Amino acid sequence: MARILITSAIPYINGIKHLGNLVGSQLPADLYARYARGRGHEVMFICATDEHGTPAELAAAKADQPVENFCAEMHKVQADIAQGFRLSFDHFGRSSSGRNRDFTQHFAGKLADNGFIEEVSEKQVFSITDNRYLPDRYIEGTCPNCGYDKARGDQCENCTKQLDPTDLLNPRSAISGSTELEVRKTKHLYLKQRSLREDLQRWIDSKQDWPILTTSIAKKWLNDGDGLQDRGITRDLHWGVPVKHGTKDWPGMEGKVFYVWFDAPIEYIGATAEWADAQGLDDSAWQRWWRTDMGADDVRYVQFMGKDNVPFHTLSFPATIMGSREPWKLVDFIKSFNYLNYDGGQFSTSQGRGVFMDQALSILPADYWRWWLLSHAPENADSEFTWENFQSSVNKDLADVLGNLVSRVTKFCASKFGDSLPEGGEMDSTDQALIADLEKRLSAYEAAMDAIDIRKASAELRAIWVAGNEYLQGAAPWSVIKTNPTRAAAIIRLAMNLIRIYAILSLPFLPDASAHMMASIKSEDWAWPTDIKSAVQTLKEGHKFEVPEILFRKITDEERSDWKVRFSGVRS
Ligand code: B3M
Ligand code: ZN
Repeated sequence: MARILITSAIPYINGIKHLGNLVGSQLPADLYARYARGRGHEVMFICATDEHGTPAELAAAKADQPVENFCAEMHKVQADIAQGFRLSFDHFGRSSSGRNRDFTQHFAGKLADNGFIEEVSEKQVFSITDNRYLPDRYIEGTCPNCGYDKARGDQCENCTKQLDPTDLLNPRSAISGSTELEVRKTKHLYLKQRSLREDLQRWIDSKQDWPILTTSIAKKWLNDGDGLQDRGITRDLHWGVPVKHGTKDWPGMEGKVFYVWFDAPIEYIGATAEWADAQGLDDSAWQRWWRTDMGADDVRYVQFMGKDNVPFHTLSFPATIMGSREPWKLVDFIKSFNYLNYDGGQFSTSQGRGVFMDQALSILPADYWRWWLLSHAPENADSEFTWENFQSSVNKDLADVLGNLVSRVTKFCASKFGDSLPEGGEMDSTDQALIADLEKRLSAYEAAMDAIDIRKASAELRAIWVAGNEYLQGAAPWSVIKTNPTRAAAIIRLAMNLIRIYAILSLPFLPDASAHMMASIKSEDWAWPTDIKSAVQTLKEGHKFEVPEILFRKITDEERSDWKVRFSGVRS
């Protein structure tokens, strides 16, 4: 048994996320957390809302609310939706917590003590029309690296380069569109990432097993062109972590806050401490996950995120940790994702295009979405959601394969043998062949899950369901019963045990359906079926069961075309 720390990129507070965001971080992280728990590992699964910065300020102003209230409300909204999708966080924290404030100020102080912070007097864009400094993402313009004309001041969405607002060509205010911009002088703190370049290089080079997407982005920004840049980590804003040197004031930095991208990843630690606080545990409870001098050496730390977040997690956050020269845990494996597109275009939060998490749950339960999203995760390339594909996946994989097996087996058993498993009969060579097949398929499934190869894992799981269906088709208890009722009893007992095995193996993908399957066979034994031969004999003769409600319904053509129209426009 190992200890596994799992974090999902923490969603911004300013709105509800779309399915593309979900499949790029929270959902695969949940899949892996559930799998790791299923295998008996000790898991700490952390997520939070990312609450600071201009987006939160502007969204609160738009909602006509103080930003603190706005964030508290939106946190609750996001927590409820996460629950709706059955995301099994051990803690869903808030980057505006006191814990995160303290850690953020602590790291800044240590970085300064170790010579990794520089005070820079710099020019910043002030919008006369908007009467405010325009931070990072609220300046739009042309990317100096690739020429994309809607690049933001913090990062170019097109080529993923991290930018500073003054890098942009032809800048304009993203709030008002005004080009009446003025550059004013103000003092800021810079994290001297360049001084940590060699440490970062060595560390990234040691990660031979990382997905290509992750390492290619990391290496690109470590080595390309002028290489790693020092980064401004403070801003002239009201809402954020006040700039302090540990617990002491920072002369010249009064009224400024840390940049949201400086404090957001630190919230992974913050939220773990919030978890300990919420459990009434002392500091050693979170430290054993995060401090290598407190036992975190044994922890395997896995992060999940969309590709646009990779530079912050492979360069900036590790630089913060390394530069502290304190024994904090660094990430061991970063699983990153390409983009999910929507029906011939892109999902877009700003344009309200696509299906958002709350809307998805309003038309179908979580498992339907979880299955489609995970089995089509944009791992090696961007992937696309279409309603046709969604309908066919749900109807074939979930209704025809898994749902149908459970329903046929339980109904047949109930009609021929009553409310408990029949006795008698022996395993024969058909059964042995199934066991051998399942053993092979189970190791393939485990290998894919261990490697966090999500599409492959979903295909292996589906193959395991199909093997059950084929077994049943071949063994044909409905005809065997006419001539050999004890053999039919043996077949159906084995098939009932398959339901339990499938519930356990499917839980990471389909938590609700798995719970229903387990309830219908009246078992609470969730032990991983390491030994298939004994797992197919776990439920014995006389064991009670119930025919479950239908597990998955089919999506009709009419629904499909209704939804396609309903979600074709723009969400207001
Ligand atoms: N909040 C990105 C997002 O919501 C950002 C991730 C932070 S991870 C520390 O898409
Ligand atoms: Zn670019």
